[in-house]
Amino acid sequence: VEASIPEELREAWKKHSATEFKNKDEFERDLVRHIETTLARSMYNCDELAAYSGTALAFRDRLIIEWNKTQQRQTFKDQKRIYYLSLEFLMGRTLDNAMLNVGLKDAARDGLSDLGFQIEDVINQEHDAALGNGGLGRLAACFLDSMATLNYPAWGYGLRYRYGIFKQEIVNGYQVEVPDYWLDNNPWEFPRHEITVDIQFYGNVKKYQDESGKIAHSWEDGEIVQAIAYDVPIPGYGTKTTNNLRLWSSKASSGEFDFQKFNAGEYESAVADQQRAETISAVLYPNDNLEQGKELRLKQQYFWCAASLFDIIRRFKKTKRAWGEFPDQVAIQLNDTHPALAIVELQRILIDKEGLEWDEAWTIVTKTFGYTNHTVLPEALEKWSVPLMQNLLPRHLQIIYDINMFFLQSVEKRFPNDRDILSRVSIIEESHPKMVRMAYLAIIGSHKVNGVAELHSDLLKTTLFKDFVKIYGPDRFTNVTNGITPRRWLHQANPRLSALIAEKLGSYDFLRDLTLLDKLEAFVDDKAFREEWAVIKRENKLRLARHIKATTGYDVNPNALFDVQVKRIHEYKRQQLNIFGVIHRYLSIKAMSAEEKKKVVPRVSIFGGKAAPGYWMAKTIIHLINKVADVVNKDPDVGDLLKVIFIADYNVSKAEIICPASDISEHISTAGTEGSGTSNMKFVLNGGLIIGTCDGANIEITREISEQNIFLFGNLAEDVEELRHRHFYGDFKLDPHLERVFNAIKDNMFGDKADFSALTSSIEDHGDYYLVSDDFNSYITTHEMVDEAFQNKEEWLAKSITSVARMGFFSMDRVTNEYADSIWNVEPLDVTD
Ligand code: GPQ
Repeated sequence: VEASIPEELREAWKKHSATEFKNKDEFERDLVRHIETTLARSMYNCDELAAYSGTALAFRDRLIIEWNKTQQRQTFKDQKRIYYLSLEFLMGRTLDNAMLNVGLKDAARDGLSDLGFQIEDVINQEHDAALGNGGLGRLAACFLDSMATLNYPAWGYGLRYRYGIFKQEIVNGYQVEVPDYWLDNNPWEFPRHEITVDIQFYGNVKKYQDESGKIAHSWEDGEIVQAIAYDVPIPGYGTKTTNNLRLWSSKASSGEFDFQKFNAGEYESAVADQQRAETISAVLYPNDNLEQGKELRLKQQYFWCAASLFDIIRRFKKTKRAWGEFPDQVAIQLNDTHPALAIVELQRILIDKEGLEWDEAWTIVTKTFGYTNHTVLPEALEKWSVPLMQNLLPRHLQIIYDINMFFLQSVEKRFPNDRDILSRVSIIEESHPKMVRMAYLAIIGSHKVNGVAELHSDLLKTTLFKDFVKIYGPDRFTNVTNGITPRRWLHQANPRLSALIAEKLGSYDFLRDLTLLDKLEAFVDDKAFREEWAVIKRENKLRLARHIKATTGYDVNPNALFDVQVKRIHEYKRQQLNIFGVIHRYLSIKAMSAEEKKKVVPRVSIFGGKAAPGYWMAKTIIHLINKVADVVNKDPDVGDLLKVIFIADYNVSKAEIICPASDISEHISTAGTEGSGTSNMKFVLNGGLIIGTCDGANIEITREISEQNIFLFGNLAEDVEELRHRHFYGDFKLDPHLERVFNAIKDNMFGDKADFSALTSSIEDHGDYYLVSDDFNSYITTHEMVDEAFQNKEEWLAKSITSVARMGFFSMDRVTNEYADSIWNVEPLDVTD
């Protein structure tokens, strides 16, 4: 049915069209109206949560008005759109970001104050939207902010998990996972009950002859689950563009199947079916850089890919264009291989439903997709068992086999004398059971493949995807070094630093063009400016100290050097190296005379991060950190010289408090293991220095800010293989300082040594895969240089300011423009035209 209002009635609509509040008074009007009507509260029972909800609803009205206009404009202009497919969107809080992007935070502050509320307290009522694990999910969220800010017509597509990443509690030093039910009080989503897609699973494939006598396939029977759209408006900073993030929720289809059961009196079993369907979008898999091959995860992937593609195609079909124009209208970016089934699904729709020839369809498919790889870690590369896929998605498996056959035929033609290459590059791994290699499928089905930092992209080309470079040539493979949105990670997280920079540069333009920061370098020697810079860092440290006091009970000295490592807990990220370094420091202090202690630079070692619930070694590392904290923090021999803090439940909103408060942060992965890292950028942008290995984007950060301003240590990626090889053949000697640390652990200094034996023996007895011992000496001597440097306050400040001035390259806007030019071939669209 056509839902459009006839021309002659539209004047009445226009007369009453919704309007946006533009100042404090209008904000107050909208806020009070929402509290008194939408929320059914009044001035007699309005707590901070209600004030938050009312404020969020008032801003939501604004966003949705702009969202509507943007969508109408984008539809009318009918340009090519970007579709960013990601199983994770680690959004964090929305209200503060919305206020800043819309440019009405001051109006809201004053309005709330008139009505009896402090804006900070109101903002703090919001629950994080934590639909992601770590860097990969946060990158997707930074993309959304940047694409809207740069006026790209772009949609995010994801899953609306009922439970995001778990909340982490620390009980007796152990991580305990608590479900995160985040949907209560979430005003930022719009259920679109009218936008649904039926998704099929299981069943079987029938071959038949179509009217023209051609062999065709149809996928029949099985079960149907319904996908329902939930839309989240994504405002850009300082622009009217408000894009859409569409999240799919699963529900039992209301088809005949259920009715038959109801009619047969099988009420309970009908409800069980309902629940099984809802399970698909129930929970985010809490693994970072790890794939477990669970059937439910594959169901999630197909459910989301199929719903998103159906939606994209529905939109394309409305334009009545020929299929050949599809890649001129649609760019789909695959955030890792999680959405690689979208490649197969598009091919299936084109050949089975739309009747295109294989080659014609495949050309469209490969022109449409781009694939971003985020890791070289083997345990993170997705492989799906063939029998599992055969059962769940029988037609897709056939198509994968056909894609593989055509691909291998072309490889054989080009390399007739290389028999091995076929098994090496085959999408199907000939193991028991056979496995579908999703990264290979993603490469073969895309026109561009990119890594996320230079070293990472080079490693992809020379190791993991080497054969594919030989087959396709180097042009299919490219690098786009990650970035971060300066709106959230500078302006929102560190408003005072942002204001100081704006004052010096004469405007907030740097938030839209971060390269303008380079003008700050002219002020490095300005005494008053340096002093203000130092004051802001100190206040940010005090803010974190208050958070630490409130959550752990520990007092930390704000004059101490704040040394921070916050990220997912993983052996390759080497929090164990850090905590062993802390123990080394503790033992050294314990052995000092009173006179020697006077020379020690006081430190607070701050850790934060979640371990995957089934990752025992990571949980052991968390346990050790907490046990060391128990001992060190109570030791009168140490006092203020060393404190160890584990901040529980690290998430985006905590990162916003932590990043601006660091003096130094740790990015110390074994060389060659971290794709890029993005918190390294967040810390430097907030005036912290970093200690790191030559890994991921640390390398480009060094290039930009210069070697003088970063503390690098450890073995290089090119030497890692050789070292591991040597360890394997028994050539391993535990570093003597590390031996002293291990002896302390084995003396039960931090509780029962048995609790940590897996950790120490992974190094001593099992080959030290992550080179903790090899890098230990270099690590602790570099920390001595950090202490030394920190004592020279003026030089430290100069390093801090210079580094910030040189961080322009790491803006997400540079990243988005690079993808737009080299992968998507899309142009921005001014929605006010
Ligand atoms: N990353 Cl494969 C994740 O956060 N989760 C994952 O499952 C995989 C990668 C990260 C990667 O470890 C970081 O080095 C990157 O900076 C980040 O993706 C974004 O590219």
